[in-house]
Amino acid sequence: MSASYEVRGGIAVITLNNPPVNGLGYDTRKAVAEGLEKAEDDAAVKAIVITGAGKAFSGGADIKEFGSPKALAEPNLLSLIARVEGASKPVVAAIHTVCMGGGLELALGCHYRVVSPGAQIALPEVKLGILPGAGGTQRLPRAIGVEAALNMIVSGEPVKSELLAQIPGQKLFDRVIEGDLMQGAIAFANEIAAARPLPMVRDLKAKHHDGDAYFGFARNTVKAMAKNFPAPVRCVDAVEQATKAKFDDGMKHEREAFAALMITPESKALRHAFFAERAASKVPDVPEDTPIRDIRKVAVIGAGTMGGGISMNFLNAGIPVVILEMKQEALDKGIAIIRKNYEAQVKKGKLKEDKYAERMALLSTTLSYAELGDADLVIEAVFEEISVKQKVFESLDAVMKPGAILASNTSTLDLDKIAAFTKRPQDVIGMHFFSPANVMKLLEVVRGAKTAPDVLMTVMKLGKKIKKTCVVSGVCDGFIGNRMIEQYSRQAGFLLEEGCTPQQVDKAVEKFGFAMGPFRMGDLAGNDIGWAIRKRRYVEKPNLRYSKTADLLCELGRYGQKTGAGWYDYVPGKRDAIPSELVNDMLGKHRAALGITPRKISDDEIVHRLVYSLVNEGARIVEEGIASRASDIDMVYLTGYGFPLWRGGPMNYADTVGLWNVVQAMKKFAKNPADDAGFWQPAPLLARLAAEGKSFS
Ligand code: T1G
Repeated sequence: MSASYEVRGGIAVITLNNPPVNGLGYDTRKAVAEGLEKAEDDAAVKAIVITGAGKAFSGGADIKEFGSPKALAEPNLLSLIARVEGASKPVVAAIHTVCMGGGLELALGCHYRVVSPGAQIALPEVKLGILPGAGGTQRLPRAIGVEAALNMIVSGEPVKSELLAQIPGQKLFDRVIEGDLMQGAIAFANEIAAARPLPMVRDLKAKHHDGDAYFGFARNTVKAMAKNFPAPVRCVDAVEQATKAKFDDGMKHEREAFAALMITPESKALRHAFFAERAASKVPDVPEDTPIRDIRKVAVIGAGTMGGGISMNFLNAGIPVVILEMKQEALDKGIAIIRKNYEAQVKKGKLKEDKYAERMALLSTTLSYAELGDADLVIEAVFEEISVKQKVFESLDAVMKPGAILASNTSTLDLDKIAAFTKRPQDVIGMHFFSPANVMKLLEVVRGAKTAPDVLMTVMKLGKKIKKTCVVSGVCDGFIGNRMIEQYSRQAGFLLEEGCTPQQVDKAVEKFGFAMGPFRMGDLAGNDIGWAIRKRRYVEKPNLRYSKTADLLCELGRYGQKTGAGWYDYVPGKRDAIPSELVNDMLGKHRAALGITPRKISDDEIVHRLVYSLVNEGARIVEEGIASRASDIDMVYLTGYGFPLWRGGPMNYADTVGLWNVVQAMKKFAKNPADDAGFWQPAPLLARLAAEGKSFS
């Protein structure tokens, strides 16, 4: 049953019951309609209360139903809301915890609304690339005023119920009920049971004293902010209709906009990312309810950029941290960086002084491993050298209490080797943060061959607590993200040899939507990092060809911004990337040495070689079981590598293009003698899906 019905002293109570958040799926909608029917036919019933069981009034339309016939099966959400609004007896929404999207639209169709304080009220549809499609854009402005409504609809952000109840003249909430909501709602229903006419939000007026100027300004602002997303501007148009058109005409406008946005690639990408983020938290062979270890104190080894950033994540979540370094000045320097980061946030008004002080009070330091014994989790963020890791993990193994979790922040070393330095490999795991560690959302959780399931689940849940998007990776060179970026970087190097300039590649990729192209990224992160990895690779995989261009650049000491020059030239103190004559000369000479005649390469070829290299390597990573699912690959690239959100990630983008087309393009790349034909053999998973006309999702 996805909505229950009972009568309490003449008041019918319909309770939505579709866990986990009472999504308004078909069965729930049907059960509410049946409940209304029963209540109207029962002479003993004077009024009706609708509420939600569990941890939500309702999280909105059941997005799991999107795209399926059920989503539109009658009574669809619009019909149900019209049915509620047209009921012959008063209908009171009793709202608590979460009331979002279609859930709020259902409540707006009721005649009255009572609410608990602290409830999250939102119309988040814009975050899914659509707009409220069941009257939200027409009723909310009538209930709380145009500007408050437009802010909520365009941002999609939740607002606390008690704040909305304070808006002068608002008609959203008739009463804020402290204490027992149902008791208060039933009392309220008895009070208004005989009141007529039944108030309807649709009969209110939505007006703005200077509408044309306001909406013109709003439209321009929104257009500038959301340049790649069509939905926000449509939200502005729809709310403007609420002030200009008759209610039913406004509803028609909203419905047309909703239908148009639902089929946009941007909305499909955002809905894909919504589910991908939630799917990533599921580990196929570890039950969701696996008991987890209590993490009350965290130790961090290393107070460098990574160690400091990692520490901040836990301080921000109210978890005490002790940082260990070898020398006092390293500690002092590390703490100073943490302070500087917080003070910058305080200056920007993003962090209150008292919160800053609270977080610093949770931080302690030590020079001695012996003082780490009471930590429940230790994360090492020391130099990326296996001998250094060995010393650290042998020391940790000697001092950490039984049951403590030992995590490595390594980005390229073999976690199983690291675990073997200890007598407790089952307690060892990888927590690969991305720099800056206190900012980047991605956390690759590296599962060793011996990592215990409860250790994995503990870190996954802890990752969510520190607001990271956790993606589980198996052990391989580069895990998920770096293993793929390796192929992306190889392609970037080949493109330079074949005739591209660094700025041409960067521009093409940034036009596609990446935050930063490969060469600007290299100059930012430091070209010497890739250089060190390639040197190791030349020994380990001698037959894996790389373009020498990046090595030639590093041999000139051009590591990037940190040395004042890299692929680009820089003016001291500025970050603008200036195309470099010297680099372009070096490339010309290098091509000549290789006997390559430079050719004009289209932006399309640049983008497709770079993006499809991610897709092909990503497909291999999925079929090897390093990643559990293709959407995990998308989450890694959306949250860790600046892949454009409105394209949904590399695998989703490949689905949008069509895997058959991707494979055709790869066949063409394989024919290019200057490229790497071996790499462009489609991964078996990709070839199979393409041949069967299927997609990754
Ligand atoms: N439909 C179906 N399932 C949903 C859902 C929804 N609306 N919202 C969440 N879930 C699932 C989610 O996939 C996960 O499932 C579980 O609930 C817990 O989610 C016409 C058409 C409500 C604030 O966009 O913001 O209404 O992975 O981990 O942190 O205008 O979920 O466990 O199987 O996020 O406590 C508009 C989106 C829909 C709300 C709860 N509504 N959801 O947060 O739990 S479009 C939304 C959220 C619409 C109308 C249009 C959050 C939450 P599983 P969770 P949480």
